[in-house]
Amino acid sequence: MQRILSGIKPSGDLNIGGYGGALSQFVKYQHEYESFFFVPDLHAVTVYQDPAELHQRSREIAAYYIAAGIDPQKSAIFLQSQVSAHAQMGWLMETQVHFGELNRMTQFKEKAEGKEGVSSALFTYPALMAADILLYQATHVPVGDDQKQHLEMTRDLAERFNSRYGQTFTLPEPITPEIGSRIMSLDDPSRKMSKSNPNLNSYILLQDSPEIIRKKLSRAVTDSEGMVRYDWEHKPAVSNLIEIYAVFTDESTDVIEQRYAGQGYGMFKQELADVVIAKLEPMQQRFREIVGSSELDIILRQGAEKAAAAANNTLRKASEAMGFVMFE
Ligand code: ATP
Ligand code: LTN
Repeated sequence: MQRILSGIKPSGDLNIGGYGGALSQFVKYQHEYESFFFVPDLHAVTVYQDPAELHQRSREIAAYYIAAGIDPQKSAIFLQSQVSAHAQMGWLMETQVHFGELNRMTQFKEKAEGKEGVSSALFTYPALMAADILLYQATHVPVGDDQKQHLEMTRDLAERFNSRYGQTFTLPEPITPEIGSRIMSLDDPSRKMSKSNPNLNSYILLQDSPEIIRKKLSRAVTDSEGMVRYDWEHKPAVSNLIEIYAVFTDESTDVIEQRYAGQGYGMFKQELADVVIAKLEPMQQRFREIVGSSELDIILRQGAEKAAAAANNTLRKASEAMGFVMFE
């Protein structure tokens, strides 16, 4: 059976970009693949995280996985730091990756730009990400557009390792949704929707209340044409809103365009808020039930056990292949 592995960092509040590019995809794919969904807390600390916040957010991301509809009976849900094979395999991957390759990663450049005291872990981050994926012999990795470069590097490292030490790792492929892999800011359709944007109205958080969602969408930039048309080249702001609509209803952009043909933006934005709220409200309710519960602890413990069994198996194979002395 084919396998997927993916995760969302607990480094900030989850917005609907992460929902479109990642979380909604996880929920879809869990039925087709054997799935591992983890919380990359070791990745989060590549930039400073307040310990209490990291703790809380890690639980929150896991709770969102469940609230969005991932079935913990079928898929392993776990915290990266609970499975020590990640850090160990991360080191092995650091020995394979070239300095120059890491230096070309755009995410590093963006996150390090203008900052002082950038950690070396932020630089070697992609080696740990490769480890995450290769440990599970994942065939597919559902991610947003911005992660494709990391996936290419993961494939390169797997190939390099396999050719040096013998067949050890499966080469993974990214899966990015056609719609929703790159949801843009509500205030500027040339920028990715991101929690790092200082304009709070530029993104919708999964935890936003209906009133806030309505307010943010009513303020979202559009254009002066007044027609709901899907045309990224000429109408990026409106096309972005149509994509958000599509992510939250699973309808095609054509169907949405036809529904609002001849109408202005007012009605469209109101109904867009309705569909977003209709999806998020029940999710928020389930989230509140689970986030502080012992049920979540049990799910995470069992998930880590299942994950460790798979991960340790691959770690052992890779360690033997590299020539480390292994005892039974
Ligand atoms: P940010 O840049 O907002 O701080 P991030 O992309 O660095 O977030 P995560 O929150 O871990 O980090 O992202 C989780 C997943 O969501 C990744 O697969 C990422 O590609 C996807 N994702 C993040 N933002 C968007 C977006 N605006 N549109 C589509 N997918 C996104
Ligand atoms: N780099 C990703 C988070 C991440 C991940 C992974 C995603 C870490 N390890 C393995 C998929 C598979 C991000 O910044 N969103």
